[in-house]
This record gives sequence, structure tokens and C-alpha cells, in this order.
Amino acid sequence: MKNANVFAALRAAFPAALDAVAVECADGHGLSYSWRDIERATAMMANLLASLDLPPGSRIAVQTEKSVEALMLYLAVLRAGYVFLPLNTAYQAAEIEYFIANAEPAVVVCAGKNFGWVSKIAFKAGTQNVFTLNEDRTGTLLDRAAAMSDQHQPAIKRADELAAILYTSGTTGRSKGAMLSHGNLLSNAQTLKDYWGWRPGDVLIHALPIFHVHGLFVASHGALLNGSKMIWFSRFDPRAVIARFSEATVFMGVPTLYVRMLGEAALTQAACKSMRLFIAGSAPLLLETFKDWQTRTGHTILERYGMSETVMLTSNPYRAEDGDRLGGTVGFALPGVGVRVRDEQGRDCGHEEIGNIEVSGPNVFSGYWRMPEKTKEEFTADGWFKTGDVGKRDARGYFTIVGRSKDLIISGGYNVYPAEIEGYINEMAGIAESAVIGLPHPDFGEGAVAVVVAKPGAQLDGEAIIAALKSKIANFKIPKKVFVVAELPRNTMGKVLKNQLREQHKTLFA
Ligand code: MLC
Ligand code: AMP
Repeated sequence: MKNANVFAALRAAFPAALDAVAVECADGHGLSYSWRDIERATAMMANLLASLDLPPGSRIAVQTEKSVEALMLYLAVLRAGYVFLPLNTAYQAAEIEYFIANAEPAVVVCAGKNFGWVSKIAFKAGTQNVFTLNEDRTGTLLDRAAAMSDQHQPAIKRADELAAILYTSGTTGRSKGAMLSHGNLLSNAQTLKDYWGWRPGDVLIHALPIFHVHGLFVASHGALLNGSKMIWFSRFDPRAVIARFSEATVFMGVPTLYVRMLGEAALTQAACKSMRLFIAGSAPLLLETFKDWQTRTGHTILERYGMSETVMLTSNPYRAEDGDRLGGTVGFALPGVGVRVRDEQGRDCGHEEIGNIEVSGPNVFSGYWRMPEKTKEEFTADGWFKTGDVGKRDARGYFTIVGRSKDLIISGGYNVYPAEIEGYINEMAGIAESAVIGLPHPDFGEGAVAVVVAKPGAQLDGEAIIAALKSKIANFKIPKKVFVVAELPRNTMGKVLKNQLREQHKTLFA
């Protein structure tokens, strides 16, 4: 059987010169890691995992700051044949408790400073192994791995075996773990390598977090599968990133990163001279940003569209002969990926007709972890995944996302589910009900805002609500503003008219 292990495929692409630099850290210590370092460290970590005698299919949950060691841990989990479960560093105790109870990981890796509360949650859920990994390359994970052999044969995996679980918040407030297989990840990585014309000599600037699809799969796999060096930023810093463009060829970012770089005087055509490709995604790129970038740098951003459940789905063309990169669109269905637009009755929409976007292909996940009913609801009878995005296709095949049928806010590339935040607000004393909406925001694209109604006789203070939320949920989910109102607008069915609220407050962040 051919080994479909993603790590094995990435490793096969490592350059012959194993001492060449694979990752150069741009911030802090300025360390460089060779391909040999990646080979050895992932072998040692994989041997550590193997030494724990974990059952097949064990989940390895990881909440650590971005570091090269954290990337190596991801690769080591694949190498050892287990299932990687990345967690946003902003998640707090209640959020982590849910993920760990739901996924029942055999191993949890966290920052040393969080060991106290994370290990308590993990041990309660039956996890037997909790390691630490810190930004400064210390922690029990590395201590234990240091004693292991640096030889390790990558586990043999079938394409349909699980490689990762990515939690995406649910419209009902409950997070769902999207199960991605080795085949899902590898097929997409190979498609993108060809479609985006990765070539020898490419250098990627990696400035995204590595706990979501964009930074973990699209960016990292792209560079590794091409044997390309990465210039590694553990945090996005617009000025510092621009200063390294002269040594790089490829950059990937959510729209907020482009908006912030446009705010820097150092962003010029000269600064981008060596760059080959700028890619944007995870949230809508405003036409204004697309055009400003063209004017300032001479480069046309390539916008693409994807999801945690499917990795990448569509992309604007890289090669001029395939067409222009059209701002405001997310381009064509990627080779091998099926993308269709259907109306509420399940009929195919004609060109330019708006409908629900459904997708199929080797990249599409198999379902949500331990949620067969939810999984069934999200797939059509003929096996296509309902994205929850609303869009259209033109006669040439370009797709445009015009909205979402799911009640979702995308803020700075992170998903914020109103139902989840409303749940937390509604639990607070004195709250009768609430509605969380997304409003246009110059930096984050959309900013979350809450509109709340007090119980009779209760006095509410928006700032106090924000302060109370801060101790419970990830910071990017916190509403930037809370309005206290007498009542929420509703239609005759009693449904809150969020459109009306959005319209009423649309200039809040202008
Ligand atoms: C930070 N803050 C945010 C925020 N990020 N608020 C709303 N939305 C966000 N995304 C707030 C914090 O709560 C804090 O508020 C203040 O900003 C400073 O926090 P910070 O951590 O210092 O912020 P910063 O480093 O500036 O982060 C901004 C950012 C980051 C844009 C660099 O959000 C980011 O890396 N986004 C990328 C997300 C991503 O990779 N998405 C891909 C998903 S994959 P306060 O009040 O506490 O001061 C996917 C599929 C696909 O969607 O297609 O790719
Ligand atoms: P996530 O669940 O975090 O993977 O987010 C996936 C969602 O991000 C998609 O369903 C879309 O709503 C949105 N998205 C990703 N890329 C784009 C894009 N280029 N334009 C508009 N929305 C996008």
C-alpha cells in the first residue's frame, strides 16, 4: 500500500541539501532551523508519542504559542500516525474544557504558564499525558523528546485515515470538530502547489497563527511540499513583515494583514520587488484593499476561498493565461473540486443567480467528530457539503461570495458565532435577551457588537458586560461595544431582525 501519510509526502519534498535553512525566525532570537533539524526533531517527538503506547487514532490536543517547535509537533503527530487537534491560544478555560471533554485527547500539550488549569481539565477528562511547550523552546515535551532516538519510520496511513480535527464553532453555539483525513490534506496541498505555481527558490513569509487552516495547512504545507524556506513570524508585525519582502517570494494573509500593511509608508513597489505572489483569504477582501494594494505595490492579490471542513475550494488564477485575478471574486473551483450554487429547492442556479454554495471533492471532510446527526444535516442526499455560504457563479466560472446563510461574523479572519456569545450574555444577571451582530470594521473587516435588553427593573452597563465576558471567552469574540435597548426588532414570526440592527448601527466603526 502506498503511504498516504501527509508527513511522508512533505518529507519526500525536503531538499537533498538537508543542512539548508528550512525555517528562519524573523523575531526574537533569530534562530534558523535546517531541514535536518526538522527531520530529527519530528522523529524524536514521534518516538516520544510512540513510547506512550497510545491507542490508534489518539487525539493530541495542542494549545501553545506559535513557534517552530509547535510546527514540528504538528508534523510529529502526523509522522507518528495520530490525530492533531490545534486550539486557538485565545481560548479560555470554559472553551478548552469543552474541546477536551468532547475530543478526549490522549495527550494535551499546553504552555507552561497554563499547566495548572489545563492539566486539571485534561486529567478530569481522562487524559493521561500533559506536556508543556513554551515559546522559548523549553518545556517537558522537548525535555522528554531529547532522550528519544532521532530515527523514525513515518506511520503507514491510508488516505481516509484521520489526520486532524479542527473545531469550528456551531451556529447553535456548540463547537463541532471537523475531521480531516490525510487524503483531504494532501490532495489539497498538491493541488495548490500546482495551481499557485510553487517553484524552486520560492521563500514564504509565514505570519499567520498555526492553529487554523490558513496558517497550518495552506501556508505551511505549501512551503514544505515545495522544499521552500519559510521566514517565520510568531506574531504579525506589518512593518517587520514588509522589511523581509525583499528576501521572499510568497505571502499569505487574512485581509486584516493587508489593511495593516497598507497603513505603512514602507509598503512600496521597491519593497515588493522580489515578491511573486500575494494570497488573501479566510474573510472577504474589500475591493478597496485589492485596488490599493495594486496601486501601491504593482501586485494583484490572488484571493481564494476555503473552510476548515474543506481546506481550499476556489482560487483566482495564478497564471495570466487562465484569466485575470478579479477583485471581489474568489475565482474558479480548484482542479478536482466540485463547487455548485443551488436554490432552496435544491435546483442548480443559473449564471449570476444567487444561491447556496455546495462542494464536493477529495478535500472535503468526512464529518463532525461524534456528531452523526449534525454531519447528516450538513450534507446533501447526493453527498455534497453545504458550506453555509451564499454566492453566485458567472458565465466564465468565477465565484463570488455574497453572504452567509449561517449566522457568522468573521473578524480579522477569526470566526465568531453570535449564538455562542448570546448564550454567555443571556446567562448574566439582569439580561432578558441579546443579539450579537457583525458591523463593518476598518481593521477587522467585521467587528462584533451586542445589543441587549434588560429584565424588568434591572440596570445594565455595557462596559460591565464586556468585562464579564473577558473572563470567560477568547478575546477576539468579545463584542467591541454593547448597546442596551428597550426591545429587539422582530418580524411577525418573532425572529430578531438582525439586518435591521446592522443597518441601524452600520457606521459605528466608520
Ligand atoms: C485581536 N483582536 C481582535 C482580533 N484579533 N478582535 C477582533 N477580531 C480579531 N481577529 C483584539 C484582541 O481581542 C485585543 O483586544 C486586541 O485586538 C489586541 O490583541 P492582539 O492579539 O495583540 O491582536 P493582534 O496581534 O493585532 O491580532 C490581530 C490579527 C489576528 C489580525 C493579527 O487576529 C490574526 O492573526 N488573525 C488571523 C486569523 C487567521 O489566521 N484566520 C484563518 C482562519 S482559517 P483587547 O480589547 O483585549 O485589547 C479559515 C479558512 C480559510 O478561515 O479560508 O482560510
Ligand atoms: P472557518 O470555518 O474558520 O474555516 O471559516 C470558513 C469561512 O470563511 C467560509 O465558510 C467563508 O464564510 C469564509 N471565507 C473564507 N475565505 C473567504 C473569502 N475569500 N471570501 C469570503 N469569505 C471567505
